[in-house]
Amino acid sequence: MSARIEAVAGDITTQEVDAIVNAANSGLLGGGGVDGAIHKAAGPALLAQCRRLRRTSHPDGLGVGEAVATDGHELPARWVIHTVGPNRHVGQIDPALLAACFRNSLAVARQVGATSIAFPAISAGVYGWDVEEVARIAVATVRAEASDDLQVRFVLFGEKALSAFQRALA
Ligand code: AR6
Repeated sequence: MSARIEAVAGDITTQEVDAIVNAANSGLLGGGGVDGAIHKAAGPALLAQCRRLRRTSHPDGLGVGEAVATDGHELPARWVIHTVGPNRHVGQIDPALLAACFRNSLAVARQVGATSIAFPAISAGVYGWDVEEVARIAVATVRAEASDDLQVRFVLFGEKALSAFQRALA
């Protein structure tokens, strides 16, 4: 059986899945958008764990396209997988960078043993990518890379993002 993939409207912080993916920045210490919402819902222990990552395994933060897991703390999800999307505003326009976010997040999910994962529309907010392009890259990458039996849910804010992902899945 191959991966089951769906797109829903909603708030990623309330999803009852093994892992949710955070559209973080390289500093790994929180921000606005979905990153801010995840830190708020997970509670201060998430920031404390991210600070520990910065002191130990990730002194220079996380590169664009890379991914790393933390616990979910107060979230329903057991893990948060942090990835850094490409930022169009600083010339990061290569689709391979965005595909790497999805591919590396799936690899981390596999490493921790997650059987279900929820993604937001990485880079479609502050980082300025067109949500239609994000949806095409996300769906193509997940179709190519997700392990059999992994449940993948795209959780979208707003009608425009939801319909872009529904079209990409159709
Ligand atoms: N659930 C699901 N989707 C959400 C939620 C939520 N709770 N909140 C926002 N979105 P963005 P980026 C959608 O800006 O473009 C942060 O400051 C939002 O509508 O969160 O990758 C980081 O720290 C949009 O469609 O992420 C970085 O500095 C999508 O999530 C920077 O923003 C992504 O928007 C990353 O920018």
